[in-house]
Amino acid sequence: KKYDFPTDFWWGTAASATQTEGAAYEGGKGPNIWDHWYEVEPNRFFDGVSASVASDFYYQYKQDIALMKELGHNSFRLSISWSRLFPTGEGTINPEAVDFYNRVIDALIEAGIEPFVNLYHFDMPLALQEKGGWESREVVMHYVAYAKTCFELFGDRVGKWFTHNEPIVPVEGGYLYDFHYPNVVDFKRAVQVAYHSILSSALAIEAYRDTRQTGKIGIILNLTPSYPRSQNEADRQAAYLADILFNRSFLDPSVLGTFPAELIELLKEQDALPAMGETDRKKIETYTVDILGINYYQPRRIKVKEHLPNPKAPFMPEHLFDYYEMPGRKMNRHRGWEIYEKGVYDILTNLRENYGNIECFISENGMGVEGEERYRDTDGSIQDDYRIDFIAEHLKWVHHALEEGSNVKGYHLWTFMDNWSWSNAYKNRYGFVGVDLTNQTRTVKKSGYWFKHLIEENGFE
Ligand code: BGP
Repeated sequence: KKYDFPTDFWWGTAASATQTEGAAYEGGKGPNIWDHWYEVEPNRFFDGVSASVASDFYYQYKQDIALMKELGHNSFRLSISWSRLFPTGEGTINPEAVDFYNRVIDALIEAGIEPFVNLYHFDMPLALQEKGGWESREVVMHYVAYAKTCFELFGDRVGKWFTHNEPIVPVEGGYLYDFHYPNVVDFKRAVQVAYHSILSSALAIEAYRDTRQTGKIGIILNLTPSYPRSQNEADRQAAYLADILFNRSFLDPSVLGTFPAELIELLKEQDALPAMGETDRKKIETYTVDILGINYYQPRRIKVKEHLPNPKAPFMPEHLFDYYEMPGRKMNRHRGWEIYEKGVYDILTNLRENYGNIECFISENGMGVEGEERYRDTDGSIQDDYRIDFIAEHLKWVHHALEEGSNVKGYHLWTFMDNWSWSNAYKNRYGFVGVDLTNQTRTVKKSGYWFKHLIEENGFE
């Protein structure tokens, strides 16, 4: 075999509560911002479809886990729905939620699939959003209490915890670029939200250490390597700033416990530096992650700003650089994302060289495709060779990084079965398993069997 992986490499998929569970108004769950946003602005959602049913995992988890087992997966990342466990985000626990997550975790373990559990995947309980969401220090403390409850309830069986998935996305979506609730566009408030997410992660890690449980805790970041258009000083400086704003802003505090000095300078210049108490700063410094999940979909192509922004316009990150399209780039046109497989190697190399070779894994990577039905063959399965190629090409670079000593421990595809997406509902399908939304039937795609074989061989040609 050409591409052999270490024994015990984690093979599996990732998913999130909102996107899979459904039962949004059942089982005692309280509303989160997605339920609320849909109620007030259904037309903001693709095809007007909400997440209320999603892929029905709440009811079909048993069969889904059995299928994961059949496909040979040894790990699966799920998220806990905060407002399912605490309907108002704080206070009284919902016993039906405890029961549900217990059943899911036990079923996974029984199937020989290690549960990786993430605490926050974009789903702020509505009652806490009304108290300011991540802008509020009080909400940070409610989050820490929620995290602590999860460790106490499930930590005897869960040994891989994650505080947040892509915490920069709620900052971008909710406070800068208007694609998540509460649709604010304000750099200073965005920075406050980012800072509180980082602080909440450190405080949750502290709470985890206090339990004396022996598992690992980390964070999942979407890293987007920033490539300058040219090696000119100006282009490189622009790419460097984009890297600081979109990657190092979360990566440095999570792994190193510090903020890049240039970031602090920039925030001061923009009068956007949040109040960082000495005690909180110390917590961030002390409680860094054991493990890093890397979500990788696309790179950032950056060039120097050609037209200076209106000096009176409120500051936005794009005042510091422009994007450009690399000629001849490979695209996933369904999602409008560039496909650049080597990016995953560049990320892993950067972690090895500059972040103490922290233990990490590819926690998301995947290919959303519209209209996959047209690839269905006569015996009923979707012939998604494009997905097989996509995974294989990325895995070749992961393998190359391993050969050079990267501490990468696994690969999770986004996602197990087709699910509801934040901005596109069911337009793009990502799963190893197709879902027929009319009757919630699952059918394994060609890639699902290909991956099964890869796991059996622990590698591929
Ligand atoms: C990541 C999220 C996932 C998932 C994925 C695919 O950013 O962590 O929740 O949705 O992207 O993106 P999309 O569904 O927007 O195509």
